[in-house]
Amino acid sequence: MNISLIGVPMNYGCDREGAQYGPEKLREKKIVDVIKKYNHSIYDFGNLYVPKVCDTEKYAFHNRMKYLKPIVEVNTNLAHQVYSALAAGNFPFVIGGDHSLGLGSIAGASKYYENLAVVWIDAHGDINTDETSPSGNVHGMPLAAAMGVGCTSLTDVYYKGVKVRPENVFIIGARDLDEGEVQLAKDKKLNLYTMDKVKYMGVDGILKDIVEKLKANNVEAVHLSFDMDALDSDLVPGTGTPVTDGMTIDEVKYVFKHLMDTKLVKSMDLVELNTHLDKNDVTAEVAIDLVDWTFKLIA
Ligand code: 4U7
Ligand code: MN
Ligand code: MN
Ligand code: MN
Repeated sequence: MNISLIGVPMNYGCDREGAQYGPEKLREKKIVDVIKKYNHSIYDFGNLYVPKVCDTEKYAFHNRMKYLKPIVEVNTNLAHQVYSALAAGNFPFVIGGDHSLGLGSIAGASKYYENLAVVWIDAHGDINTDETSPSGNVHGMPLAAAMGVGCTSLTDVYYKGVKVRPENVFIIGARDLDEGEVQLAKDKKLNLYTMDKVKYMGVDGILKDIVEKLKANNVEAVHLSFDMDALDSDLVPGTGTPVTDGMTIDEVKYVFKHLMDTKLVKSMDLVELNTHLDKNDVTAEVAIDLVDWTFKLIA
């Protein structure tokens, strides 16, 4: 497989120091060599340009969304990078950076594929809007925007309109949802596999369900978006919004394996590694181990 590695050194979406150094840390940990081990050709496109904006200007572009302008700019460029990679027959692998980059990666993938599904593995839903968000942090909004919900400045990134239909959205591992998010998930009938659900159905149970639905919906491609905070907070000190009672590394690996087995996963994000919060690089090492596992699975 030809892999396009795209770094997004951005922390405007989480408004927290340290998330912007994820791509640098993963390269220092030899992410390129790890992927190469499995005979992939990897093209490292480097990091996207992230414009500098002072924190005194965080609300200069919108009164409820922080750093809106640079977030939209970076994501527009990311979307075109992802689209171009897919058009060239490559697998775009996007490393963050905060999860606001999901706006761009989904927009790019959905421009290329008619009937895209998104599997979002995360402690959070990331389906807030500027009106429901308790924080104003855009990393809690990208999945709503991708479904066409929220402010047009986010829903219309790269091209106008809906990027993924709600029936094609699968959220795994959620255990910290805000009120507005719970409501939206109900209204849109999202495929929401909360941590409780993962516990009583088992990872194999939810995977069976997801694979069945992907088939029934005639899904053409899956974009896999993995937030490090899906893992239990004890395992990942180096992430900005850790939550207890999360997934184990083996559970995540199992999910990855069965998703890759469908051959439908055509693009992926790995986000929310925060190097400032990390302890002795344990979170970076976990990320690298998951990258290793992922690219061993991709033929
Ligand atoms: B992440 C939160 F309020 N829901 O909107 C919000 F709890 O990309 C957190 O999943 C969002 O890490 C977390 O600010 C976004 C909060
Ligand atoms: Mn997230
Ligand atoms: Mn999260
Ligand atoms: Mn987070």
